[in-house]
Amino acid sequence: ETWKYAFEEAMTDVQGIYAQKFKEEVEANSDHEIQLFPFGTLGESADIMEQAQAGILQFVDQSPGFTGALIPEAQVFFVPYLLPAKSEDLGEFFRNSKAINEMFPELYAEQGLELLKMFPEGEVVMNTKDPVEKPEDLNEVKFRVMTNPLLVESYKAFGATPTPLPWGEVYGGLQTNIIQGQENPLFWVESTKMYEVTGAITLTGHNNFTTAVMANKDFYDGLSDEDKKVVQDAADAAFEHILEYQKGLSEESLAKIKEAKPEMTISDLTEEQRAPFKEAAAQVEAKFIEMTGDSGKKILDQMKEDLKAATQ
Ligand code: 6CS
Repeated sequence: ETWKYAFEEAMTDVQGIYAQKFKEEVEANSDHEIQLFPFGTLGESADIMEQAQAGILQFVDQSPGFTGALIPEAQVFFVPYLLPAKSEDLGEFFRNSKAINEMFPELYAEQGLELLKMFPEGEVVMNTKDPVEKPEDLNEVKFRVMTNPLLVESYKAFGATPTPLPWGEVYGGLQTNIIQGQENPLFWVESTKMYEVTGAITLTGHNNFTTAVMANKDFYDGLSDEDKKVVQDAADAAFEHILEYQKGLSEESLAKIKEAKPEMTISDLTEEQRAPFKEAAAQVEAKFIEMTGDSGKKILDQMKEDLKAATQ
């Protein structure tokens, strides 16, 4: 049988490397084949999610940044400064978190999705036309965010005018000055050539990009126990592979950006400069609870407990 797997990035980006490892493992351990569909082949993130829910696709990688309308609790990944900055801690957290591995799968299941894995893709940076060192620098900035209500709240709290857009409109939006900023990990700023249409990169340390891989639930439930194990093992192997792959990736990507565009302003904010952005986090967290109620609060509390355990 051939299974279809779509994701939001190119084959050589983080989601693509994960997908290729997953495919390799499934094909090595079963008679099934996996056909991969990178960004641009089946539409935007919202389109591939619809196709996965409809069972046209068996697997999909959709980041919580686009899942907020479907699963409001998935917006927890946009509470600023919640996730740890150190990659070892992040790995530990995603590997062992009860919120990630037990609570989120139940919420995805309600939407007809079997959550297989969540994993980090790298520290998110602000990538703007003009340098940003303080919230006031964002005052006149229409800042593109993924289509996620809590991310809108974050950038309001940071002082910008948030503009939710699907990925396909970002390069053109920057080029034509409809937007003046966006946020993403450095590998993505480099691979999608965002540096061509922006002038500054700011390291604020406010987040790490999280993504999620899932299967259509009816499809998954219909698999034999043996095939389910093949899928789970492949997801686990790809997880370890992608953490390894990301070691040094941000630094390499930044070096490539500097080489391609030496005049790019790179600001790694000091603790003092980060303080006003950190202060904004409390109001975003309060918004998250307001939007998601008891269910969101339970997830957030569990995540905080899991984070404590992972960073000890
Ligand atoms: O910002 C976005 O929309 C995109 N960012 C990444 C790192 N992956 C896919 C997503 O569409």
